[in-house]
Amino acid sequence: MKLSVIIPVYNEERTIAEIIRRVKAVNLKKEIIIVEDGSTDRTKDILKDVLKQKDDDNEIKLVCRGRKSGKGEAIRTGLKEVTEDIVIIQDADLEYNPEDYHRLIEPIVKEKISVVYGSRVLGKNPKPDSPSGWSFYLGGRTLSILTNLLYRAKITDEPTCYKVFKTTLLKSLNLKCKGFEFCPEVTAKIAKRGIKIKEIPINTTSRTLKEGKKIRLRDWFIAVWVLIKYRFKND
Ligand SMILES: Nc1nc2c(ncn2[C@@H]2O[C@H](COP(=O)(O)OP(=O)(O)OP(=O)(O)O)[C@@H](O)[C@H]2O)c(=O)[nH]1
Ligand SMILES: [Mg+2]
Repeated sequence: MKLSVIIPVYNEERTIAEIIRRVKAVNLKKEIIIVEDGSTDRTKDILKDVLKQKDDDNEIKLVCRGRKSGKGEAIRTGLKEVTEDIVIIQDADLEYNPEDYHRLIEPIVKEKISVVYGSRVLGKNPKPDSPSGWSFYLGGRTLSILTNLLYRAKITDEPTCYKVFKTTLLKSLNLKCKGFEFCPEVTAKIAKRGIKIKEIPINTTSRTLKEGKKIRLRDWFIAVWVLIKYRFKND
């Protein structure tokens, strides 16, 4: 079975080549869809070089959109290019480990599961070691609690990047997101349909704002609002 990997990327010159190398190195046939948004650093040049490399196991598609429009819009653009049965979201930093793909897709391939999330809470991750690290950690925990209260979803890590879907399901959600509210929108719509989200433990290496992290406090408020909105709104 082949996997589609969507990589939204904006200004990630420090990590983009390495994450693509790590994604390619996973022993699975893959379609890799990179959606770049008018980066102002060297990201685009690096991507053009990556595309020149020959590779029999990975088909790479690059979409350059010219202007920054948000992670959510980038994923929706990438989704239009997806042709395989299973799709995973991969950030262009080095926080998540593509070696987890095998474990993450297994429930979809072998069980009757349509959605798998990689949970940092269930993994063996050290507790944060800085105030901003704690704020991201607590931000994630509170969003997970709110998801469970509103939707009875029973998940531990709602905002994880590692979300894997049957492509038909993700395409059916009629997503509207522009930015980081991709996560709460998909979680809300899936949970509202009563679809089980299976979690698999993952280990990550978190990066700081200084190292290029782009999510901000306002995105937490937007996520809270989106979770509440879709609880009461149809679609
Ligand atoms: N194409 C595109 N990618 C973006 C945009 N904003 C962020 N990204 C990418 O989205 C990914 C996630 O951004 P991060 O800054 O790592 O955010 P995070 O805190 O890890 O957030 P999560 O998405 O919750 O994992 C990275 O690959 C970014 O380059 C955007 O406007 N356009
Ligand atoms: Mg990240």
